[in-house]
Amino acid sequence: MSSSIASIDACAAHYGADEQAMRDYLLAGEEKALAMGNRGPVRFDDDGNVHPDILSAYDRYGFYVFTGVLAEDELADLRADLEDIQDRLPTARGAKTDRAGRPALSTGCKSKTLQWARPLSDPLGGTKLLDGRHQVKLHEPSAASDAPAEVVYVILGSLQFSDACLRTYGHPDLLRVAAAVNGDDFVPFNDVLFIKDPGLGAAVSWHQDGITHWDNPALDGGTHGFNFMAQVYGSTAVNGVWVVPGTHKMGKVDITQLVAAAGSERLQDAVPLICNPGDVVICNRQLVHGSFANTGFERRVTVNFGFHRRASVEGVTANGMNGEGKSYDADWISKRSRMIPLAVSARSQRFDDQSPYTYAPLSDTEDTPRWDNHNPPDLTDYNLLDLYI
Ligand SMILES: O=C(O)CCC(=O)C(=O)O
Repeated sequence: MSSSIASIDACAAHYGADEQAMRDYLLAGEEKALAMGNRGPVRFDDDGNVHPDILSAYDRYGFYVFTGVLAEDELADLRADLEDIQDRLPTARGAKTDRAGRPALSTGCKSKTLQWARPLSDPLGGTKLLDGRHQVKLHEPSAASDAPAEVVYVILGSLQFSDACLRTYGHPDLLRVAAAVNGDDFVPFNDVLFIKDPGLGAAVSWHQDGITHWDNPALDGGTHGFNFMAQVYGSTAVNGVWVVPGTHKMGKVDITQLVAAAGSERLQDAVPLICNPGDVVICNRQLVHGSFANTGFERRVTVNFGFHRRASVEGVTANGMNGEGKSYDADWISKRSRMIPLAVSARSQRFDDQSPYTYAPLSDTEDTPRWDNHNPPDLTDYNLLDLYI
């Protein structure tokens, strides 16, 4: 799904003297992205392994766009849940009720869930938040005078709020890709919704994810894992994530210097993730990536969920979003990993024509979690166990 010209024009118009430069950047980026050859359906070879061409393109560029992963029925489930989530959000930061006066989403949670931002702002850029990884502040266009003071742009721990997201988490083809990239004993990272409504959605400044292993002599292009980014409404040059291909293998990148070299926040060599609804990107967390404020006309919601190599996580102490500062031991990892078979079980009951994925570390024991539609488990605060590295 390319950006509409109307969106490109509307976006560029927010960049003042740089209007034409921004317009050219969006159009050229889109063209470059579509010509890269790292997109297509999830494919397997004759032995049932993820096709080596996919793995080598992912290894080279740090991302791959899997087309047509989620069918219309799954997208309809996701959209219905997203509407419900939107309806249940607190009326403002700190409010306890939603627009209908009901207890708001996440009111009872101990874990961090809702992240708020001023419309079209860049809340992290140039701050010390999240280890100061967002080194520069992106342009913050002006929002309409009737825009709300703040909007929710990220929802953490999304699987506790949406059964549809949980079922997508259990997608067999995606889990087979996770195993091919991170090994059969791959483990979860976290699960997040990124919400970029037109005229409101905040920017996420250029950054690389990962906090623990940058100085590790064994660091390689996959040490900090990857995110799947499932697109519910599509993703364009205007509202989508941009990445600088290949930077996942460059260690910690000086982004301030990249911006200085480019002469603006329009990083040279960056390309946008261009997706139709139902496409899912695998995106290396070490890639330099970010997204501009959504000044276009199309909505983006990304169902974002990540996986790690077990070896990157086990025995590691890290301060995650919940600041626990504890070591991720085998018990912690095993408890958090239970979301995988649970999601597989939930999915198999909704989409019984697909062969369910078998997660080797927790397969077929008495204790393997199973989903019960009549008595669904309480997942509140499952994300206190997220595996931040
Ligand atoms: O979806 C976005 O706009 C940002 C995504 C991102 O930064 C991430 O997944 O780390």
